[in-house]
Amino acid sequence: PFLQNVFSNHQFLNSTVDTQFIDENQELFNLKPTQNRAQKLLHYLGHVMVNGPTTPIPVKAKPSSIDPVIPPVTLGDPPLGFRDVLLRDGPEGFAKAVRAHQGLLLMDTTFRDAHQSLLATRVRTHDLKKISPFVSHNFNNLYSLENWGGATFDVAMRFLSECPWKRLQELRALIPNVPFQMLLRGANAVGYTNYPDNAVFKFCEVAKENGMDIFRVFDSLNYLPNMLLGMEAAGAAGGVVEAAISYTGDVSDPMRQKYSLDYYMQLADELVKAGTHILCIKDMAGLLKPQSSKLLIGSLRDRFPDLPIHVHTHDTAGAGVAAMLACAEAGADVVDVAVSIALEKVFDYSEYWEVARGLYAPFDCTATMKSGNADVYENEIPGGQYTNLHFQAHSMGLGNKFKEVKKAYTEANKLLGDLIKVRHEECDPPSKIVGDLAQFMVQNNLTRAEVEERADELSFPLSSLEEGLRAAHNDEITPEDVMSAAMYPKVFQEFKEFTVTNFGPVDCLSTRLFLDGPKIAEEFEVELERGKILHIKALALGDLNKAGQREVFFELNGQLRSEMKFHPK
Ligand code: 3PY
Ligand code: ZN
Repeated sequence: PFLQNVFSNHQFLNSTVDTQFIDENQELFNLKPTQNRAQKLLHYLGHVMVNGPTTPIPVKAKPSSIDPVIPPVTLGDPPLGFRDVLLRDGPEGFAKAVRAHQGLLLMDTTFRDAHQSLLATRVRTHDLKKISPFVSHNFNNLYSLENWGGATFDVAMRFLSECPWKRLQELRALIPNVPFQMLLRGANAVGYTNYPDNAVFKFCEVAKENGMDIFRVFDSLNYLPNMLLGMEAAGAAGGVVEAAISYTGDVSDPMRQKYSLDYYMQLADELVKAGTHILCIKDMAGLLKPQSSKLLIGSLRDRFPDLPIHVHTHDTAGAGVAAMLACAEAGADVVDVAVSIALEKVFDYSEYWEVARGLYAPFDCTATMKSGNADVYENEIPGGQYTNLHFQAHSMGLGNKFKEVKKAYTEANKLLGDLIKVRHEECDPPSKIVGDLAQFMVQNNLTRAEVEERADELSFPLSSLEEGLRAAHNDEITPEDVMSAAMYPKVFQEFKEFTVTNFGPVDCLSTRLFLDGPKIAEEFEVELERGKILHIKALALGDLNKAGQREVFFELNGQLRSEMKFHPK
C-alpha cells in the first residue's frame, strides 16, 4: 500500500522529487508478500482440533495441562561467562583457560542431547527460549550449553515445523555469555550422508556467524578422514574445535581387543596432531565404567598434559555419575550433565524442565521405559537408539519381548564385525547414504568411475541451489535457508510449504496448542513477533456436514472467524 501511494503521488510522477535514493537502494522493493499469518495459524489450530497433531505421536499420552513456572531473573545484563573469554582470547586462549580452570567444568546437554535421547528430540524453541534468560543469569559458569546439531536440525524442520537457524539466533540473543556447542557429524555435518567438502565448510561458516562457538566433531565409525574434514571446516570458520572419539567396548576388559586402550590413544594422537583445541571422549551408549574411565582418561591426561579433556556419557545403566566422577578424578576438565546434577539454582531449573517435560509426554521415553538397565554393557545400544528401539518394540506389539530384541541387537552387531554405533536410531541408514549418492550422481551426470576419479574436486553446486530456491520461494531465501536445503532438500521444501503456504509460523504457538490444539472456549494469546499479539478464542467445533467436513469457529481479536472446514481423517 505504501508503494502504491508513492507511485500515484503527483510529485513523484512529475519527477519533481529526488528519487536517487530509491534508485540506489533497490532492496526497498523486496517487499514481503502480504501473508495473513493469523489466518494460517487458525487454519493450523482447526486442523489439529479436527485431525489431531501434524507431528506423528508414538504413544497415546497427552501433553500435560500444567505450564511450567519460569523462574525470575534479576534485571540487567547477565554476568560474564566463558564466552566472554572465547570472544576476547579466541579458541586457543579459551582452551588454555579451560585447562587452567580449577575444578570440574560442566556442559549442559538439556537443550540438545538430553531431549534427543529422552523426548525424541521434540523440545521446541518456544520452551527453550522461556528458560534461556535464567540459564544466562545463573549458569554463566558453564563450559558450554549444547543446544544445536545432531538430530535437532532435521527434527526442527521435519516434525516441529520450525527453522533450526532461527532457534540458534534467538537463543544466542538471550544467552550472550555461555558458549554454545553443537554436534557436527564430521563429513555428514548435521545430516545422514556425506556432503561434499564445500557444503560442510559453508555450513560451519554460517553456523559460526549465527552464534555457534564450539563444534564437537565426530564420525560414527571414528573414520579419521571424515573427522579431519569436519575439524578443518569448524576451524576455518573460527570455531572451537572439539574432536570427539566415539567410545565403545570396555578398555578395562583385556578380552576386548578391538577397541583397546591403544586404539583410543592412537586416535587421540592423530586428533591432537590435527590441532584439536579440546579432546572429547563421546560415550554415547553409556559404557564407560568407573574403572575404564580411570584407565582411559588417566592415560590421556598423562600423554597430553596441556590438552583440555571433555567427557560425554549417557546414564543408561545408572552408573553415569560414578563414571563421570572417576573421569574428573583422572584429570578430565569438563563432563556433560543434564539438569539433574546439583548446582546452585538448579532446583528452579529442574522444576521448569520437570513440568515442561510433561508437555512432551507423548514422546517421553519413560512412557514405556521405566528404569535404567545395566544390560547396555552387553548390547551397547546408544542412548537415543535404546529408547527409540523400545518405542518401536512396543508399537509392533513386542513390548514384552524387548529382552529378545536387545539380544538380537547384540548378535547383529557381532555379525557386522562389532561396529561402533554412535548414531541414534533415526540416523545413518546405509540405504539412505546410497540413495543420496545416486541422486548426486544423476544430478551431476556422473558415472561411478568419474566419481572415483574426481572425488576430491567434486563440490556441491551451492550457487545453482540458491538460484533454484529463489525462483521457488519469491526470493525470500537467506544463506541459512540455502544450508538447510543443502542438508535436507525435501524436508526443507515441505517445511516451507507447511509454514509459508499452509499453516503459518506454528513455532509461535505454545507446545500444548501445537500438539493438541485448544479446548472449546479456551482463550489464549499468540505472539507473532515482539509486540504483535493475537487474541484467539476457540468457540465451537461443528458437526459433520453432508460434505463430510467439520467447521471450526474461532474468535480472532474479537471477530468471528468460521470459514475453516476440514475433512476428518
Ligand atoms: C547424533 O549424531 O545425533 C548423536 O547424538 C550421536 O550420538
Ligand atoms: Zn549422547
